[in-house]
Amino acid sequence: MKKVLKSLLVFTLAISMVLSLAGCGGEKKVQLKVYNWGDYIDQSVIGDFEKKYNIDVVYDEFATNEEMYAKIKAGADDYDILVPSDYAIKRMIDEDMLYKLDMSNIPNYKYIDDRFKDLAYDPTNEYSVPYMWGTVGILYNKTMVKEPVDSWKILWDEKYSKQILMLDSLRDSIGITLKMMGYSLNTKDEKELNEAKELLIKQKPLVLAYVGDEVKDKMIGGEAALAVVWSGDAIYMKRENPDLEYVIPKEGSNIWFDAVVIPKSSQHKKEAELFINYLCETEVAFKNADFIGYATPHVEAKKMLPVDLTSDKSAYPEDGDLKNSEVFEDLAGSLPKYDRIWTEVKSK
Ligand code: N2P
Repeated sequence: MKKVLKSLLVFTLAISMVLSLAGCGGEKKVQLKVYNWGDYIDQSVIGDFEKKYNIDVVYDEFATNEEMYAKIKAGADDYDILVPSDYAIKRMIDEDMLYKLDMSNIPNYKYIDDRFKDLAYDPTNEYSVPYMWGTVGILYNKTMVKEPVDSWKILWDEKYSKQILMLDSLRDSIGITLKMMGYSLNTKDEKELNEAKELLIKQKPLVLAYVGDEVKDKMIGGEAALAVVWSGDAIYMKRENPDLEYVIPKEGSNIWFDAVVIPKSSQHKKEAELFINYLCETEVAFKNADFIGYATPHVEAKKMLPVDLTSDKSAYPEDGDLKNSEVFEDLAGSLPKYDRIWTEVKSK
């Protein structure tokens, strides 16, 4: 019995020595927390990154800039990587929520087209690296809509009652309503904003649903005739259902830039920069742009894409298609007004 106890003790000691050696010898794997838009990456590149650098990636998704911002501001999670749009980046810079990037760790930044540098949201390119860009427009089903689609006004046509999908995103939905009336989608004017609110309330009975990424299944499945969508998602849906077409209405739209940033909650700035640099590797940038359909700002990756994608003006509009379009600005003090409008519209 004694002998058994003794050998048990020796065995336990041996095991705990092995465990503690493993603990101090092998470095603990870094866990990189990435927070990106839904359906906005080719997941295989995440697995490849984990293998290549022996880093674990925890990957979460958001549906709007507002959702992402609220979560970061609340300090709920220590994310290392975010992919906000222009105006949200500007706000986070102003509120000191982002790290400056050490560009010597991101040499692949050289592949980013100059037209996506020095933009107003990050004029010195110190905080963000462009990921994708695009527009907001109308996706319609040619078998259900027989007339030409060139104006936001069609989304208020009673003929299409309960066949219209709107984006569940306050800047986009209020923004296109303002554009329809010929106003700026960054207006702070009380009267213009009230008009937009009344119009959105009036439109509500015609709206089948306010949606996010579900728009894709619904439009591919022919459940609605018209939807407000982002350009890259339009590409994806057109590939799946050739009856679908995308237009940027003549009144103009929103042109947006989504870029990668490191929030100050990050515990792993070096690895986060490694991840950004990895996203800018030509092969990786190509895979992402090819898979999701959004337009890449990466010069070399764009060259590798199929011509039918890069020549499709839905994804890569020409300057002429964008002449009345604007970039969202951070609304600062006027944001609560927009918030109230959207809450009122949604609760009617
Ligand atoms: C992808 C979301 C696209 C981002 N589902 C629009 N800025």
